[in-house]
Amino acid sequence: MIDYTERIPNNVDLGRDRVLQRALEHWQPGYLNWWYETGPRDTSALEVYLRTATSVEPDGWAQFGYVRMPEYRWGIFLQPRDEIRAINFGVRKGQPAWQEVPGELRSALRRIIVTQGDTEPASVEQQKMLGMSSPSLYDLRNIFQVNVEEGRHLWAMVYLLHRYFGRDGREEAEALLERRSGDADNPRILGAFNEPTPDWLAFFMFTFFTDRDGKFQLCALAESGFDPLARTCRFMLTEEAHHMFVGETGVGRIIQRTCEVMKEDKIDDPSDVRAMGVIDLQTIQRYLNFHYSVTLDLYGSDVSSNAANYYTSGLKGRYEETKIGDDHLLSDAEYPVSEVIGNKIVSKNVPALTALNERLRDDYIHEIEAGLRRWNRIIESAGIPFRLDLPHKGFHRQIGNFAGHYISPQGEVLSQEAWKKREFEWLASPQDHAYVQSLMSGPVVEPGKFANWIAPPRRGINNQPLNFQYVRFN
Ligand code: BYC
Ligand code: FE
Ligand code: FE
Repeated sequence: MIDYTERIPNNVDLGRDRVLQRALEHWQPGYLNWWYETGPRDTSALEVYLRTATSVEPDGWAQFGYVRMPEYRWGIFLQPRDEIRAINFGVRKGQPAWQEVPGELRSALRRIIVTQGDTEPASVEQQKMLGMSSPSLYDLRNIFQVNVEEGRHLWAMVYLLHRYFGRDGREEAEALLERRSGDADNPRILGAFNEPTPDWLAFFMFTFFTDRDGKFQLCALAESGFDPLARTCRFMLTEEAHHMFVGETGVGRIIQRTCEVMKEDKIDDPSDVRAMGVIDLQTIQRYLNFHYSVTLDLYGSDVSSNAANYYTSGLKGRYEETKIGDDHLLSDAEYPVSEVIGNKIVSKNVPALTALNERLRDDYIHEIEAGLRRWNRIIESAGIPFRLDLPHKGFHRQIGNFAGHYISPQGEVLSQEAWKKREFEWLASPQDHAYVQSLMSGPVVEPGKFANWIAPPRRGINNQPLNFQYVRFN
């Protein structure tokens, strides 16, 4: 069980290690300052119907109640330890999982934890304005739930830094509160986390596409031979599921509403659709192209010696490592990666060890395709002859073998000039953004009401009705 009488709720017996506890209590006010400064705007007085973890057991999520967000009980929760857990891949395969950091892996491990930790506050910063334009109380509650949990994910990584990395770890924990999404001088580490999330369509795309990178990276880290990291990530994954649910159903409800209007009014021209105050499917496709491509970049280079080293040394596994039936060493295996040669995209085999980023990206794409099929079913059942597509893997990439090339969504290799000419067929233009934002001028705060551009969800949160007071304004 989680001890909520402590200043920092935890299930790691924090009270037994006074030095660590004091260090974290010292970091805590800095964290709250960060939340007030860069967290959701003007929300400190709101009471939000949030879930709080009461234990790390599967039923431990049952606790729902009104909370003022700055009083949310952010804490440190690890999945219980499996005493006989071993390292399951790489050259140390079969040895007992580490409970302390092996000296020679210290800097690589710190780097992974810092990179993971950096994304969590970044996403909160990206979303801080969105409460001002929420389409319903239900959606407002959901974005705040996501925000407080991303805050907790930061706590999860900061605990590891403080507990296992001494002074360097404490310095990194401070720096996590200092970098800012999109800041020219001190940006967040990874590209997608410095992009703006200017409206709710972008938010839902982000939680569908980018939070799912979170899922796949956390799954790879949940395989880690460093047991405290694995146990931390396992618990984080239980929270991630809700974030992706918010994204998939959010985009799905926007599609559904657009299709209802198109069908009722028998229109399909995007400008007629916009005249009805809903988001045309073409604009949804352009948002999708953006969020998909910037998220593909988050997996790193197709061929990466970092990734090979992380795997060989037992720090970071593959998606569902222990379910894969091979040697878990990858000494002779190969894996295909793409390359641009002249004006052609070709596939070539490289040592599988060096292609682990690409492999995780492919696992991710597979899951994305399933989500896209569910969105397309909504359009199909409205009888509308339009389908959303995933652009080619090389479209709009900044990292890896496609970086520096100009690839169309159909996978043609173009000149920069030819690509630029068509950029706004494929990615949202300033006008598209302005239109979407024009729909989202103020929050809808009446219980049970939804903005015109989005359908209501099928059911409420925690079996509450749709007209439940999910957020109280005092
Ligand atoms: N942007 O060998 P390479 C989440 C850098 S999301 C900028 O290709 P590697 C969440 C790279 O750092 C999950 N830079 O890459 C979601 C390296 O830099 P140095 C986040 C990038 O190391 C929503 C250089 O390029 N977790 O949780 O194999 C809301 C060449 O490196 C990018 C993790 O990512 C980029 N996109 O793999 C809230 C897990 N990509 O050495 C939360 C931890 C690469 O030249 N991170 N670079 O300075 C990792 O495992 C790895 O760092 C990466 C990169 C997979 C990200
Ligand atoms: Fe997270
Ligand atoms: Fe998330």
